[in-house]
Amino acid sequence: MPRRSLVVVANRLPLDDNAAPDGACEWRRSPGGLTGALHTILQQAPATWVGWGGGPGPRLPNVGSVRLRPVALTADEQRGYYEGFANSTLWPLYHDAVQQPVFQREWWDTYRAVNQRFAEAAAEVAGRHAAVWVQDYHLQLLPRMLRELRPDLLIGFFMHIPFPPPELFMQLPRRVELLHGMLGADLVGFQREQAAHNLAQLARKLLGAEAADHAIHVGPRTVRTGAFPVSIDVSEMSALATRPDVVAHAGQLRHDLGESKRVLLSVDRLDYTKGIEHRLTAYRELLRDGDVKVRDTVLVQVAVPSRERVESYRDLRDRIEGEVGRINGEYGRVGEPAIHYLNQPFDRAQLAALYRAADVMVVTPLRDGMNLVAKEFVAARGDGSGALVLSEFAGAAAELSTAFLVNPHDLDGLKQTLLRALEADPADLRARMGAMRRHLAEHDIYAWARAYLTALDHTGRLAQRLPN
Ligand code: GDG
Repeated sequence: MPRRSLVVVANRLPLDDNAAPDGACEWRRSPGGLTGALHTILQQAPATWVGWGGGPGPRLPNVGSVRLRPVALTADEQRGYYEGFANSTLWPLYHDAVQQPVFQREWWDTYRAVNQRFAEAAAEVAGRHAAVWVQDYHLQLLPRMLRELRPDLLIGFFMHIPFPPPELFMQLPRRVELLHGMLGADLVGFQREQAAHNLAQLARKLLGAEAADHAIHVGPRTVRTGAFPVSIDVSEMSALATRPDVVAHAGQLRHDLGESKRVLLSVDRLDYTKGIEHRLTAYRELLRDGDVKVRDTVLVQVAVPSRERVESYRDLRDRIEGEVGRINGEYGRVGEPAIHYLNQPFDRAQLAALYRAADVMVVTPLRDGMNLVAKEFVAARGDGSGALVLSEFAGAAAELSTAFLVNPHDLDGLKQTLLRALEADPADLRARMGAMRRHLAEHDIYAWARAYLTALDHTGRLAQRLPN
């Protein structure tokens, strides 16, 4: 990895909201992939992390070797920037508009002002010629703002969520500014190649730029783009899943769920992109048609609370809970619900025990940048058993091609795939799981960070050879 000092800029600092009264802090594993993905890497080298601390003001200590630079946000800014433009405009639009995006003009001003504040914070902490790695759709304007403040920096941008095709992106009222914002970076990284292709098309169409899939020319600069599929700390999850207390907990879960039952498991943030409603409909129909029976099969749905201040998320929760209630009411028996629904956060060890206890992991988002849960399940299955049902619309499908791939919009296909996974031959399952585990062993979180940071460093060295 490059030797430049590194600054990460992300919406959130990687800290637990509930730092102990004595100031002691633990790394936070928030129910969101980004923090989990990056925390491991930064512990390996001195680095600074710029982000929102969760509250209204600066208050946080450093953690280990990582310096923290909190950015304060008022309640109004949280509404306009985070709940508004980031999560009610960009998030739904970038996920195929599976939920109608909301365009509110006043959110834009807040989004831009907050991006500017993050840019100023990054400019202040970054050493000369440092690499600054900006994360995700919350901060899409920041690369250009930072370049204006600090032209000496090497600036990377990584989009964790999908980047949409022109037909969708063109809906954005401030599309040109957003595009210019991202293209302030030296390297724009995505989960999948398709996203780099979409960006090149947009740069041609909206900016008249000369653009290929991996290089976009903006004035005198060349912006590199590419796919860098994010991953997990594979050895950490493998080790966790074999820890004696986790093995014992998994055994207890199997016992509590019914020793002879086949266990389907889903773990998602409670988000409309994750396809929870489609999955519940498919499961209800399987029960209705007698293809699965409550006495021998059970579904465990973990739906971690998420973005509860956004109305569409509260509505979704009501709908899901209504549907789970209906399914259990109609098909459950005393002491034997059809679905165990858990709307609460779990710690890593509990998640690992759930992954171990499941027969079929059901990951069926309607659209997902990557989906780390799918990878965690594979990493937790050291004995090669278990089936993964995986949506074609998750970035992970491009890598985990021996999963039971499915189009979650096709309910009949989803039902058939669930049945195929439930009834698969153990040797077939081992072969599929073995291939996925071999892929992950080579493509873990360290490989991801190395690939991205090496590519970023390379763009810096290329730029230095160019005449002014
Ligand atoms: C975004 C993109 C992309 C879940 N419940 C709990 C918990 N989790 C952890 C999982 C996993 C992570 O959260 C979820 O990551 P995902 O990738 O599944 O989904 P998003 O939150 O939507 O993440 C996504 C990711 O960024 C990274 O680039 O893959 O496509 O949407 O690690 O294990 N962690 C804890 N308690 C829980 O209850 N501690």
